[in-house]
Amino acid sequence: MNSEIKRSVCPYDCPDACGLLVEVVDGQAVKVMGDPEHPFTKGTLCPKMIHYERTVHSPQRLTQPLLRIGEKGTGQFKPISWEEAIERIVDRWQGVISNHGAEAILPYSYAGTMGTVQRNCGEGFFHRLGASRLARTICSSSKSYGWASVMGETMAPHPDEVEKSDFILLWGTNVLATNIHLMHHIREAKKRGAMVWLIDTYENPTAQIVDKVVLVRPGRDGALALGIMHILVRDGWIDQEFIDKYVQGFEQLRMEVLPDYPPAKVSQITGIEVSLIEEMARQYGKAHAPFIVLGSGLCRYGNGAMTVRTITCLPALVGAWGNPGGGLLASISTGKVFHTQRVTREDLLKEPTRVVNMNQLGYALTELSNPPIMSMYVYHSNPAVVAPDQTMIIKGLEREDLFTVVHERFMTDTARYADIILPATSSLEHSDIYRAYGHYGIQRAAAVIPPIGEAKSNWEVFQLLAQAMGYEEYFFKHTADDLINQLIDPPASWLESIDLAKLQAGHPVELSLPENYKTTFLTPSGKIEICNPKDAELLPHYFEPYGDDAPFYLMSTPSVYSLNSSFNERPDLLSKKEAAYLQMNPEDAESKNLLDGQRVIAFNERGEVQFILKLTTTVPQGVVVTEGLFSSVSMPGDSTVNALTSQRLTDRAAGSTLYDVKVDVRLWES
Ligand SMILES: Nc1nc2c(c(=O)[nH]1)N[C@H]1C(S)=C(S)[C@@H](COP(=O)(O)OP(=O)(O)OC[C@H]3O[C@@H](n4cnc5c(=O)[nH]c(N)nc54)[C@H](O)[C@@H]3O)O[C@H]1N2
Ligand SMILES: Nc1nc2c(c(=O)[nH]1)N[C@H]1C(S)=C(S)[C@@H](COP(=O)(O)OP(=O)(O)OC[C@H]3O[C@@H](n4cnc5c(=O)[nH]c(N)nc54)[C@H](O)[C@@H]3O)O[C@H]1N2
Ligand code: SF4
Ligand SMILES: [Mo]
Repeated sequence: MNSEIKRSVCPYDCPDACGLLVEVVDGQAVKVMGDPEHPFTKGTLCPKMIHYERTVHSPQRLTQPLLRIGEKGTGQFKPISWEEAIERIVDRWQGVISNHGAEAILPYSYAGTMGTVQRNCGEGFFHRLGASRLARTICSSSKSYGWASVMGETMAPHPDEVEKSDFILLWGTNVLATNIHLMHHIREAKKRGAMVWLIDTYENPTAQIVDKVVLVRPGRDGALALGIMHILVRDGWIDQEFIDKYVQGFEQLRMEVLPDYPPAKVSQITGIEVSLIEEMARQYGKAHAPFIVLGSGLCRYGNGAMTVRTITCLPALVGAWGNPGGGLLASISTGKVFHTQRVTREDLLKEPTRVVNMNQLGYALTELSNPPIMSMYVYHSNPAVVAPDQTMIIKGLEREDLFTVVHERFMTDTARYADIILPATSSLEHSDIYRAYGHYGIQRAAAVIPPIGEAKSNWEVFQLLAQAMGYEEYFFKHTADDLINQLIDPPASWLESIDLAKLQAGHPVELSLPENYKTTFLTPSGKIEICNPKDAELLPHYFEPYGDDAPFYLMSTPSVYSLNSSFNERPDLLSKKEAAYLQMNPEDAESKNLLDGQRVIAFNERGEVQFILKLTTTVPQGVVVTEGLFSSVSMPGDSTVNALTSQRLTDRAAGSTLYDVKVDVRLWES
């Protein structure tokens, strides 16, 4: 028995990007552990990944290319060779191109893997093809916009800052599920006496570890932030010296906006008692180094960008940025560290092609014309489950004249509708280089086991397709390792400070931050821009989210035991989730004559989804919650939660509004 420990990186869309140690025996991953050498994740893993080998070697892995032989969606396929699969795809695409033009082909991808090469390399191919482009805004584009409209390109605080804070506000985030390694810093801060509050729409699992929970009406956090600012100004908690030196537009905010948000009005909007708003403002104002950990849930509303923009102004008022441990962490952005354009290759696009928003796939597949979408190539994403307005998407996927190719590790709900399925490698079977959005670590990873069956990586498939299309560019001849080298050679200036040999050898390394980066504001004015002259709305203010004509806001939030629709292949994790629950307040259930454990239907104008009702006082009245995106096979009915969500976009940056949704609930009757 030949056992080796090899380094890798968790590839999933999670802020932590953990360092992994994989025990490999005879080409099989037998054990996956955390890497103690990793600067942020320090050797611990979440419950999903401690048995990643069960995903990698799952009996459900797709191992051969498959050709559809039954009705679309029925999951009947027969194995074919890679040669035949590529030939069929290219034949079909050439027909589409001559009849409709290349824009009739739509790539659809998101974040099945976060590795910079495998995630982005398809763009190089599709730019060369001249396909429609995809606006990849499902996750948090409005959050990035909101942060940037105040802070520009200012560097986000290092997560270590949290330890030094004396008042931590977890604002719309369930860190116990989605950012577990931040917990270590939160615990440290607590040991030193910090207070931790959670502001959320329900008592999410993180509520157990905080000192106080504030329940806000969905989509109303912008008003809450303005109310806090109103009190900070009223009671003299602001840091005028900091404001004078570093802030643009405070006076306008103070004069033109804040008078409109007295506590009583904010209480009406947010549903939070005046006394609690007052207490929160007082705690925030008197803290030496208040720190806000800003989640993404609240950006997925019709007013999401403005909400994030407004909250992002808060630390400026009290001068939190000037103190160790103070500030706000929305997301860490290290995009400049790699030459990613060498993989996305926009220069291969001969002329700008149409852009299709990934949140409006249902519309794109059923209504878009000039040209209509005649073929879709899906890779490392599962739009039939993750994208809004599932009913419309399925209607599109059922189209007989739509040629759908899905490159996947598993038979997902999307793959079921494919004409051709291509088997994909897992992260342990291909090489890549990773950065993170929750810390400043980066890491290169080589494949640690050979591919399962005939699986190929994203890049290998694009190389085959390029060859079959007759593309001559040398770009398509590079291996993934060549591309990784090009991303870091010559090193971007940020990489100059790190030990490149260590990075090349596959160890985690951490980027260094310039001194005083927390008060170096990389905005056009060089100041924090409460007033942003580039935005049509010069100042933050509050406006209502969309909502729907229905009684309950629907929160479809992440589960501890899955990641978006990934990990549904794992019976061990599925059983931890027990069932597709819809959590509801007992008083709401009583008014609807519903009982715990009953099969119910959540419905609105877009769709109907069956759940198992779970009564709990952790959910306030007027809100229902479901945690995790299930596959349809694990649901009581046929549809999954995104049959209820809408294709409406955010106020800025064309983001998803996945939480800006209301439903009604009734008993399921057979
Ligand atoms: N275990 C696990 N980890 C994950 C994921 C997963 O699915 N499972 N998903 C990954 C991905 S893709 C992402 S983007 C990140 C997301 O990570 P975060 O952005 O930190 O989001 P969550 O932790 O899901 O927390 C969102 C919270 O926002 C709350 N919320 C919803 N609407 C509002 C509102 O209007 N106001 C307030 N105050 N709160 C609101 C929800 O109830 C929920 O508790 O997590 C990543 N990590
Ligand atoms: N209702 C609701 N909907 C949501 C959310 C929510 O909170 N509520 N969260 C939203 C968010 S924040 C996000 S980011 C999106 C995420 O949406 P997606 O990025 O689509 O996420 P996953 O569901 O994880 O699907 C990724 C798929 O990629 C496959 N895969 C993994 N690695 C590879 C690879 O190397 N190559 C190929 N070809 N395939 C691979 C996996 O098997 C998996 O099926 O979902 C969004 N949808
Ligand atoms: S999903 Fe997140 S916490 Fe879990 S191992 Fe991966 S990076 Fe770490
Ligand atoms: Mo996301």
